[in-house]
Amino acid sequence: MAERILVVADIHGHHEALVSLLRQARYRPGADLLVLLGDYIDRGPRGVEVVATVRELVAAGAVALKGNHEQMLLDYLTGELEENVYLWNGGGPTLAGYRRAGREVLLSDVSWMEGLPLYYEHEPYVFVHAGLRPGRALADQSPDDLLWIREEFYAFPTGLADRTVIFGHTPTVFFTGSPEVWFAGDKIAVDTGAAYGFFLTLLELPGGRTWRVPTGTAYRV
Ligand SMILES: [Mn+2]
Repeated sequence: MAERILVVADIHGHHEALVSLLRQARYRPGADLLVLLGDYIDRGPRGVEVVATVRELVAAGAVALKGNHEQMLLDYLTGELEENVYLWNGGGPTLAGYRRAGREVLLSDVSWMEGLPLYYEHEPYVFVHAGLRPGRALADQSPDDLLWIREEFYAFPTGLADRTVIFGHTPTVFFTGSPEVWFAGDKIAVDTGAAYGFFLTLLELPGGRTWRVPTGTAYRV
């Protein structure tokens, strides 16, 4: 039986939507490969619960990448990122969630986030939060590009032969006008704007089937 790969990007605190999608797609740990592309926290309401669920999923075999929002929380806690910048980027609900959950949960989650990989290879796919700098080998990519790059990646050919790059970070509605998964030959964009009141989407590979849950307008930037 062909292996199914299931991908979810940019959950941003939408815990119920994540749980619903895994149920709808009948995710089977051990049989299916689940890859989560980062940005579990911030903007949306229940990031701490999303992290708890993602940690359980990883313990059962899923792959979870680091997103720029996990990096921002880490940088905020070490003082490298100013509080107002983190709050401007949607950190408020996450900090409130960790105040409720307590310091022990925060320290445990932060230590887990520090160890998250920035990309994951599973031929013919490369999974990454934001994208890659075109024309540069995977091993030579900078952490900042893997976590933050936007147009310089998605508007150009990747230069990686025989690979399809699966990425999140930039909601497709912002560059295609439509909150759908964007299939573009050498790359597939999976962030369908859950953080902006559009949808959280689960993508199945290699077939390209999708399931989605609307996230409403509860928290807009
Ligand atoms: Mn991001």
